[in-house]
Amino acid sequence: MSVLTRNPNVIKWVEEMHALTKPDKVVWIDGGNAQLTALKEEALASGEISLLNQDKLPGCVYHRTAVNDVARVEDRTFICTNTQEEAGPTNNWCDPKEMYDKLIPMFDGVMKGRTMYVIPYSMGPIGSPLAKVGVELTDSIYVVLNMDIMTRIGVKAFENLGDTSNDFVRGLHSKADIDQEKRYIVHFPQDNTIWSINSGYGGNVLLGKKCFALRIASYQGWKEGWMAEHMLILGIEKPGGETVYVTAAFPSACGKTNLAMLIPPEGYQKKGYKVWTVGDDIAWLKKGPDGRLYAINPENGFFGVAPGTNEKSNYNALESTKKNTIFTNVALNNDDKTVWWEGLDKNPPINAVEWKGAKVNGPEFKAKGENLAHPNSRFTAPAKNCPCISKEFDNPNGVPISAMIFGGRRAKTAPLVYQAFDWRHGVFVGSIMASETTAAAIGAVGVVRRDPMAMLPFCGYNMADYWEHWFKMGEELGEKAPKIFNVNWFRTDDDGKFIWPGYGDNMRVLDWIIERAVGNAEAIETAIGYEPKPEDINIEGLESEGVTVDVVKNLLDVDPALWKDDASNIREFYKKFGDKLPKELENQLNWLEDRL
Ligand code: GTP
Ligand code: SPV
Ligand code: MN
Repeated sequence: MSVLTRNPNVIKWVEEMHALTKPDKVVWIDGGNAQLTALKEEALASGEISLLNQDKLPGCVYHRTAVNDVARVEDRTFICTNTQEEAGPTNNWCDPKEMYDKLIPMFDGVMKGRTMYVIPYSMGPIGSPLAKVGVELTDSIYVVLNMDIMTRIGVKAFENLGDTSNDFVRGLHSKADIDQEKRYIVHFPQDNTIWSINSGYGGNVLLGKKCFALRIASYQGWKEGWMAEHMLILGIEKPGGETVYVTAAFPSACGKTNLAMLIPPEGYQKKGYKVWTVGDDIAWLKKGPDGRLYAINPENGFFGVAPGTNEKSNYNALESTKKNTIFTNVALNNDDKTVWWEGLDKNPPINAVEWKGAKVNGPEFKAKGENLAHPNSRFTAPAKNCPCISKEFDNPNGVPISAMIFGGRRAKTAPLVYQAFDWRHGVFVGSIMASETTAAAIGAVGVVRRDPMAMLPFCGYNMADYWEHWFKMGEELGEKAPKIFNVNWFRTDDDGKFIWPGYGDNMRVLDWIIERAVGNAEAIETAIGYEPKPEDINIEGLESEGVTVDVVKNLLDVDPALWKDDASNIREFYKKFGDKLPKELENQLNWLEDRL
């Protein structure tokens, strides 16, 4: 196999990593069907993946990771900048030299007896001025097959890089022994380098995703004047054909994929509203020639949470998984080799294989309170499978953004929706985001933590500098900056039940947001920002679910006592940043407290 590129920077680096990891064989991934099909066959033969029912799920395969390796590992994820101050108080930091000295012996000879796959890939449409190239070296075919879905791989990525450029992200991954004590997910932003060892799971190993497209890219965006954000991108087509694009940042497993693919309620459909998906997890944003902010989705597929996905909650996501999809850590129906997860339907398979690999009777197993699928089990599905994929999906220039939305899981404090007074206040609103933790990362679930802009685990530099960068972007965009909003679908009643129906009905909130963004909707000024009048949220058709104007009023309620508590918690959080905290944020916090 030829090396697929003449670029000496790539060749030299691959040779160095080859000498370090000492694989038996090196295979360059060209992106063609013949090679990928052969690799899939090889992984099927070795048992790394297994074939699902090819009549019901053509092209689909199934994979289980090690039991200790089912989510991102935030405590083992490092940002190795030259100084600790550059990484900031919210990242694990280590001196780059010290980290290389620790990891080099671990990588030394780690691929002996294995094959090293060289995966060239583009984040963003090939040829887009916003796209960037990465190369991932891995000893896992599962990673190759996932990267093929999630990114644009192969020779075309090298063509985009050109023969001389040195602007590519160097990713090195080895499963090693999947030893959780020796698991490291390490970023060297100043070297454009990512090293990942001892994991085979998702965000730890698909290095184009969180590692590059957020941690490294956020650092690059800071240096180069653009933004990498943990945001979905969606287009709302209004009756008459105008499409308004919005982005939304929610923490992991807090509803990005669902919002990105929502199906509007019947009343909206009848009027002619349609929703188009541009991205479900990550947005790269840059000022365009007309002065507006444009977004591309750097990814090419969805790595979505399986549990909870069903015909009703997310029809489009489910449809996306019907062909050429990889399922990871879901349950298997052993009778017909189909897949199952909690929330898919009410019929857990009787002849089931649970996510750890044990054959069980599904209904009996569930009666014991066990999960058949892991709560963070996932599907890897090609974006082009999605029935509502936007026609702008491959547009190299991206789509112009009218509104940016922040949101999280808050049982009480945050109202259903509010708008920031202006961009600077909007940066404050993003910086004070908090959310209950989920199964997307190893650790306790349901604990409220501050998660600014949903970037806490993904910002590749000091968050104080990141906030400064947001302020600077706002200044550059001026009047043309998107309007900023905050939403919360997760308020609960005294029994702990969600009050707002969510999912497709979130369209009712988006409706107010997009009208407000262009100055068509009214608002009430509150202590925390602009809110809709309760009767301005369209609840037509929700009566049967018990949603009345009074319920909306309750959802929009701002409890000063809760907010005062929150403000003191924010003050504590801000203290971590010492002198680096932008003065503007401190002012904003003082003003909030005054207004409360
Ligand atoms: P990552 O892929 O980890 O970044 O997650 P995500 O932000 O894309 O979250 P996703 O859309 O996959 O949703 C995660 C969980 O939240 C699923 O169990 C959904 O069923 C649930 N969820 C999504 N939207 C809503 C909503 O509007 N209301 C409620 N109650 N739950 C929701
Ligand atoms: C997330 O956790 O935000 C994900 C899944 O999108 S992972 O790719 O594992 O990061
Ligand atoms: Mn995500």
